[in-house]
Amino acid sequence: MTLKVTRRVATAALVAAGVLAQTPAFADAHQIQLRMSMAGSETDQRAVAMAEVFGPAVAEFADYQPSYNATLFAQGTELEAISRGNLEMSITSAQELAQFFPEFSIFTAGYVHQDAAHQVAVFNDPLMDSFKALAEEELGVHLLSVMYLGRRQVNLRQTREELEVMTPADLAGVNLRMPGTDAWQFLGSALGAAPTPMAFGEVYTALSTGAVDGQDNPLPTVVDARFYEVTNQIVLTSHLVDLNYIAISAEVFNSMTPEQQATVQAAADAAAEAGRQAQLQKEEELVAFLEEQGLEIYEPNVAAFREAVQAAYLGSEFAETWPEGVLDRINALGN
Ligand code: KDO
Repeated sequence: MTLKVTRRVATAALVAAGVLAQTPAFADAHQIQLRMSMAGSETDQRAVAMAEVFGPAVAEFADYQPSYNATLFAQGTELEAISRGNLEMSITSAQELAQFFPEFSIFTAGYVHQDAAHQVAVFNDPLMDSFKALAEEELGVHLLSVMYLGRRQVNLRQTREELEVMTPADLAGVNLRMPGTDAWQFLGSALGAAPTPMAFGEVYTALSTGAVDGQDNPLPTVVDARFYEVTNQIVLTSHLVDLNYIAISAEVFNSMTPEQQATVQAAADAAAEAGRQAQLQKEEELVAFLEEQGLEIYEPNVAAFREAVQAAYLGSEFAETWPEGVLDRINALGN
């Protein structure tokens, strides 16, 4: 106690004398705190890119503090936490934004985004301006950049011998875990399955006990979360080229100097690009790894899935919320 008081008094005296002002320890206290909460693990490629590229790039003025596995905030509660000023950053999804703004569901629809490059083109196109403005003005969330999660595939406990999935009809009655928002549940039903909402952190146990028949995620996530240990097949439906947004509190971002804002923007873009390349490479490589683990990996009738999923969305209440002409503009940005 005595030591602490003595130190504090000494520090105050040095600061008053202008001696400590230039030291890193003193500068730290004035850093902008950027707590980031995500449901993924620290070995997830988006997390790695943020830690290795984003954090160091902003370190001069901001302290990037990531937390993983939904330990700081439960999956799906991060946007509200940012909005209330309890969190500065998150790697969020269009599905989570659609909870607040239904029009974001256009980015959650199956077979709309074609690949990673298409996601970037869409995010940077003026068609995104009204969506970004909504998040900023109504929720206090500034969307910095788009991250690539990968092509979501259907991953089941059953062996291919027990259940071969070629068309949506083959998924009838299959209890498929989907993340817990309406947009995700709708995608599960559009695929022909019986969707069950569940947080990401509970999926491994649910698969191992048989509480669910399967889950959907890109191959890098299947490996990162070790779902391959408790499943037997992967059906390459590629039903959603999935994305995330690097989100930051608008209040915090707007309080930065223009130079700091430019650095944060460039850091987010660089991290998104690094994560994208790493994730794309993993998607390529991991088929062999998963087959070595004994999983059967095969292509179903993708045209049948695409047709069923697109028809389900176009006839849905979600499509009624999509701003006029935006789907055509998204399609025009693809191949
Ligand atoms: C998931 O819960 O299946 C999901 O893939 C949804 C994504 O939007 C993303 O949040 C992701 O989980 C987590 O980051 C864990 O990888």
